[in-house]
Amino acid sequence: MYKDKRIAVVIPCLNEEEGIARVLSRIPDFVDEVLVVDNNSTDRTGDVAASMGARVIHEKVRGYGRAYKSGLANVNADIVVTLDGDHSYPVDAISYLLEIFFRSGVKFLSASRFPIRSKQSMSIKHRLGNKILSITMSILYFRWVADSQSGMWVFDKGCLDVMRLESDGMPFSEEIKIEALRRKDIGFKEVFIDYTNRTGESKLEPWKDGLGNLLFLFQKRFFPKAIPPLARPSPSEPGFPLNRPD
Ligand SMILES: Nc1nc2c(ncn2[C@@H]2O[C@H](COP(=O)(O)OP(=O)(O)OP(=O)(O)O)[C@@H](O)[C@H]2O)c(=O)[nH]1
Ligand SMILES: [Mg+2]
Repeated sequence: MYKDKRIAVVIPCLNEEEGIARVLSRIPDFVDEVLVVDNNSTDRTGDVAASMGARVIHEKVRGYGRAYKSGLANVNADIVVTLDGDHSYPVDAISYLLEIFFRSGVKFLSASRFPIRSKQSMSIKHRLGNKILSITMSILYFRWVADSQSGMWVFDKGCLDVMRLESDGMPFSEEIKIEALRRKDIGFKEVFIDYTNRTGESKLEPWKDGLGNLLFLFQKRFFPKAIPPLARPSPSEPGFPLNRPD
């Protein structure tokens, strides 16, 4: 518990057996539940996470957004904190982010990696791609966003009752921010954090994911799909995380 709120940490993982051990070893004591979503890893990610006390959710269908949807559907907490399983985001900053979150008055806080301090933690190509995506998102959605691709967020679980999250892939990261910043009842703020070299191999496919994320920004802006909020799935929708038997 932190300030009388139940805190959950959700971590999507695809082959992160080394990184997840480092992340889990640093989770603060006030965190009530840690959900590691094992996205059909071929290494020992799930076993490592379970042996370190995390609740492991198995999501067989690969995809960053898909993994998050499965994890978020299983959260039993007031506040959700997210990060990657590669130990690139600062686990030690969780209490700092929660403190800012509670004082900020917004229901969605995103941790921005820019201006990046440790230059080797992100290649020039990734930095450039991120800039293009963040500027495009800022223009399309009339709101300055420094790091549209950050994977570390703190948000009120109630946000999931209203957010309409379409993407099952990498665009999920920008999409959840769009859903937050467009809704006055949620509110969006960014705060700087330090980012470091990831442990293990990158799962990002820079050109495919970069282009996919760019196209998604336009598709969502001009041709949004009518889908139910994550926390209230339509019973008729097969395959939706909440409707699937375990
Ligand atoms: N790309 C990708 N990541 C997944 C998937 N499922 C789970 N993940 C996890 O989502 C997180 C983000 O993926 P990363 O490969 O770290 O992508 P990134 O942080 O944009 O890029 P890096 O700079 O390489 O860390 C990691 O913890 C992955 O293990 C998937 O299908 N695709
Ligand atoms: Mg990463």
